[in-house]
Amino acid sequence: MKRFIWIAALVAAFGCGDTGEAEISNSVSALVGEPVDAVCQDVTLDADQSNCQVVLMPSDVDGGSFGGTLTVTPGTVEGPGEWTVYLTVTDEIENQEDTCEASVTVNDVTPPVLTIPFDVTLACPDGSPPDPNDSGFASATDNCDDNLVIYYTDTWPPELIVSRVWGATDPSGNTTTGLQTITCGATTEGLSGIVDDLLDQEVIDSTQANALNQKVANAEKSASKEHICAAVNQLEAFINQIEAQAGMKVEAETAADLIAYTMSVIEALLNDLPEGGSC
Ligand SMILES: [Ca+2]
Repeated sequence: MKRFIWIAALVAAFGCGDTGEAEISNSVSALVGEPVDAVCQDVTLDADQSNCQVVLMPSDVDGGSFGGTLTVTPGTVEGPGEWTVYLTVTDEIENQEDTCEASVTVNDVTPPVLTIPFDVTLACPDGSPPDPNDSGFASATDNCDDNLVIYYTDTWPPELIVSRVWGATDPSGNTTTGLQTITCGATTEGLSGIVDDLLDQEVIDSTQANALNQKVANAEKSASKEHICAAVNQLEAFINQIEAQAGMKVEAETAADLIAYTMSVIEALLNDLPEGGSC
């Protein structure tokens, strides 16, 4: 509208037949003397993927301002949400300015960076996927907020391999996932764990548990000295004790599971024998 008035004034000036120079000069003065006009527009922008900031350009919130130099303050906003910023039009020559207010909506569209624990092989003594205290926790960071939800879901049996999918979700709902593979190997440590569990569940009494754990401890000691065959013998004694109580003090099914696990431990020990070696 202001441009229209200025042009109309020019046409009127020439139309009057006065000298062009004088009329144009007046018209320019009228243009320079016009008030500046700040016109804002609201905008939605994505946060930076590393520091969650948005660096604003005046053009981001300019809805058609007129008459001078544009600046926006603050020039940077940080974090998801709605921010109020101010666009100022400055005419330094005329020493005038105008300011308007714009809303900047910042969205976090960057998912967390997830660090998955190493793949591990360890005992799964109680017949369920291992606790992360034993197999490792995932960690995650985010560009905007470290208040993250970190979780996992397990898929396991029929194989004794746990596929643990870790996930991290930021407050804006962006999610990253990653896979950890946990192999449930049969170990003497796992065997002790099973005995302790059976004791806790009162399937066996403390006398039985002590006798079984002593055999496991002996096997561990022998294995640590690379006396593999001695370790195997001690575990076979362990099996004999279980077999003697199977169906009586130890339920037959529990005994069978325990014996199968012990056989797996023996198999793993025999794999440590030098090539061609046997017991
Ligand atoms: Ca994020």
